[in-house]
Amino acid sequence: MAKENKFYVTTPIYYVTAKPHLGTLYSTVLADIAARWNQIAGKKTFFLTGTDEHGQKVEQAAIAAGKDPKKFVDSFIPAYKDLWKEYELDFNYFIRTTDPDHVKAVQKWITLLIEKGDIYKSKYQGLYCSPCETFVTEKDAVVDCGKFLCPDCKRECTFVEEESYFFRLSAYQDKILKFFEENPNFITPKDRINEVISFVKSGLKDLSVSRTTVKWGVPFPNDPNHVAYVWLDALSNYITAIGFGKEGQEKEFDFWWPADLQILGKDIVRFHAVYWLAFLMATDLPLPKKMLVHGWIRVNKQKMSKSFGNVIDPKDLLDKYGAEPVRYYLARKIAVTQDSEFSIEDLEKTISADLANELGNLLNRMTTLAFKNELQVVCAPNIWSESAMELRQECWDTIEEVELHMQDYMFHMAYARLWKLVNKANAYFHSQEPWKLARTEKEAFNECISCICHVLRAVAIILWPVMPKKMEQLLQSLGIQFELSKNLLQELSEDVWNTEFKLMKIDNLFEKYDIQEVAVENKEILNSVEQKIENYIQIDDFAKIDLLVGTILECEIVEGSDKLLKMQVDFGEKGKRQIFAGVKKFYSPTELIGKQGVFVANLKPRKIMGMESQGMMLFAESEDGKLQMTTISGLVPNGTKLR
Ligand code: ME8
Repeated sequence: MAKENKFYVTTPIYYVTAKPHLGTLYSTVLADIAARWNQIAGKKTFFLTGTDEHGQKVEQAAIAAGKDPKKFVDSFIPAYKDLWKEYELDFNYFIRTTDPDHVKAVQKWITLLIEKGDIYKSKYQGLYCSPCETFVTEKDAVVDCGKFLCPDCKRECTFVEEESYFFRLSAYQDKILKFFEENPNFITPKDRINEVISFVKSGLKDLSVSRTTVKWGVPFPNDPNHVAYVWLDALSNYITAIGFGKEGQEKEFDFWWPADLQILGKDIVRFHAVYWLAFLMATDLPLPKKMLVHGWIRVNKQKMSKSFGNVIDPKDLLDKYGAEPVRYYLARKIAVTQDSEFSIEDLEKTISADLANELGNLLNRMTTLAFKNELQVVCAPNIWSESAMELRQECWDTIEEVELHMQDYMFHMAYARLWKLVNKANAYFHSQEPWKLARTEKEAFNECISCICHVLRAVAIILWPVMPKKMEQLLQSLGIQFELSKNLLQELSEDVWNTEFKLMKIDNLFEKYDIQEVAVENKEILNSVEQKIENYIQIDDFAKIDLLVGTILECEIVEGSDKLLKMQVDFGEKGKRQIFAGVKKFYSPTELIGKQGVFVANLKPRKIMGMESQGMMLFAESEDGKLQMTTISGLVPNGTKLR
């Protein structure tokens, strides 16, 4: 197979001082999606992940746990491997830096660096941050009450004085700068490259690459009193995993290296974009093609981490929501290159709205209607009507645009674009009223069903990298067996919409959740109301809700939001309130000003984009997906309570 038809993707290897968390899951899910995306583009892929098991941080954690370091690290491995499998992370190799094969290969690599003359022995005297496993200069450290704190994690550094081998990093300063100049798109997002450039320009000092006061590591070749600095050991995993330094694996190594994509969080950019590149340059190895640096997942507005006590256990999410809906949420709702807030409410809303209501429901309604009307084999019409052709064009445009976003690894944008198609397909289905056509116009009915089948097939293939099993089921319900051997994306983009589908009924693909916290986006509120309708309430429960009539005095668009309108509402003697509604798509401010509507007035106030929303306006969703405001048929005084 030609080299351009391969795709090698890596994740950071995670420290095994604790179980995996949502942040490490996120990096690994992105890598899995990237690998699968390339598979549907007909490429041969290699997806590498694993664990970083040596170094002072792990040594200290093992001592604190009263365990031998190897037994300590071993104890975490099943948690990683099992969870990754449960999340359908289809890695080709899980490397552990304690693997004897890796250890030998690292020693070979260090020998090569020594032979090239880039390693020399000297003495290190300075600060070390063990949680970050990094040397800190006094100039960079934060001084607090006479203590030196790490500039990144703000924990106390220790003073280290020991004999050490050094890598001539300073010799690579100009070469690295030249490389960035020639490859300005090497790092996504671009602003990260500027940070790295200014770090390199500030002057690279030679890097200490061995420790004598740490025992838990790879012994230096011919000098076992020294163990390799953990980052030297860890970074090399990207090459040792695919055969570097292993006899008989040269061909395999040459085939896979360089990596096509290295995924990492923004905390470890310097290690990858400076040290790693310099090590590779020193050993005359080609440099990776791309680094994707993603932002933090934050919980309660802070980076999710053990020290803030806001860690989300991916196992809990798996048990409650299933792997694939969580994968979808991570891909769609976490903006790759930014920090993003994670919340259970948003997760539930996304699963309920996007997956259950919009995608699952479309499939259900279409198949139910087809079966009810004895349409099991759906042939494509010879000539498509205008509305179907519009949707077909939208489908083709979607494929093209999604591919462009995926080339840039902007997963969230790709899947947001795909959702526009899902929404349009829903709108088309409602507007065609196929339940009526089934009685009167069989051909038009058949066309509508066929049109939806074609769209759903495209959606399922594009979504396969995110939700492989669910999408294979979806395809099965259209009578299609998912096969990876071909370039499915090319086939999709060349598809002229002439497929015959053999429909099969399947169980609901997605569940809806009873959303606890009522949010401002009325569409979601309505979804949750819809779900609750079967659960009867007592009249006293109803009386608790203050449903008031109010007149909208002012209404304006909220800067920076694509959904929100901000209203000032008059409730007569009960005063005026500021209320937000997520209906910008459906109403312009002037359409609402002066209208009397119905509001929930005793809803706990919520902060929305830094401003308080003091109630909620009620809307109802029409067949075409539009939110229609609720009004009173005759004029009543503002502040009147509904009963
Ligand atoms: O740094 N949001 O390992 P590590 C998003 N062993 N991603 C997060 C995250 C969060 N809140 N928290 C962690 C190491 N991550 C080294 C790497 S590679 C040769 C050696 C992810 O266990 C993100 O990818 O601290 C980050 O870079 C990585 O976990 C750090 O994992």
